[in-house]
Amino acid sequence: MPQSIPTPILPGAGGLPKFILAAPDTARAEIYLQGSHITSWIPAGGTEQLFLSRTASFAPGDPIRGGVPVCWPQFSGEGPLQPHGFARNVAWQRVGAQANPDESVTATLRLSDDAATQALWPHSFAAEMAITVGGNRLHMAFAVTNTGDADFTFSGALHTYLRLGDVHNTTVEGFAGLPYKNTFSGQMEAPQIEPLTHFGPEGAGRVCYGAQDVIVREGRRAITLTNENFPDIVLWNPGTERAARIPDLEPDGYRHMLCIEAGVVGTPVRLSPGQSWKGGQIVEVSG
Ligand code: TA6
Repeated sequence: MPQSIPTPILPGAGGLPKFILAAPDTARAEIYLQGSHITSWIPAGGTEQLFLSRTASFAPGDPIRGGVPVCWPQFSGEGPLQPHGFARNVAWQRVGAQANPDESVTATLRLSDDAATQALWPHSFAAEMAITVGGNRLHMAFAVTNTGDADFTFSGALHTYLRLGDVHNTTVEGFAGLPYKNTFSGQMEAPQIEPLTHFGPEGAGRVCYGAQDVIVREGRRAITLTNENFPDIVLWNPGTERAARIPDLEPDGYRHMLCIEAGVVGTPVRLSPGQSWKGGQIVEVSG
């Protein structure tokens, strides 16, 4: 039987509430209630695996640059809402944390519609994020239920900023032969040839339709992202010039990050009243 564990709410950067989810094997994550946002993940016996900009803003309503922003109910600018929707900008409710029989630990957070979300997006919903750490894994399980009386559609992504020594020394596998949209040009491109290498100063923005699992390698370290039911995977590094235009990205920060994101982009999910959808991702590190 899972046992409930204490995870006190602490004042985080900018006074925003956060908590630490820590497993007995020393794996741990730092989670802000705003956005159900993981800002740090350290696997057992390991080091920080997520990039967090030193100049990230921690203020009510501001998205946090780095970690894992939850982009929902809209991916990027692909719809009428603010880029990446509102879920990353609003406070979620922490509903509990538990120790699991395999010694991992899980925290669950919820977000449901209120007057503020209804003003932005006139739909009734219940969203849940279960975050599990233990060993070399970070698991995020996201679920959405339509609690209203009309259909809605959504897109989104688990916008994971992986921390790298230098993106220029990184390779990525998992997209071979798949079509993708170049998000910088907006054009569909020819199927990809792997591994992807040489993330140069121009950066890279790709929505890879139908991608399942991705491996990012840097030296002996390999980070695997296993996609659970999200139809697509997004890859993003802004490169030099775009990075310089992002005010909350530290100078040269783009070199130390690569975003790999399980996402719903190509075909939004439609939910009828009472229907639910589940998707997630597992990030594992080795080496
Ligand atoms: O997921 C990739 C992406 O949509 C990029 O195109 C870029 O805009 C990035 O997300 C960051 O978005 P943000 O709104 O956090 O600056």
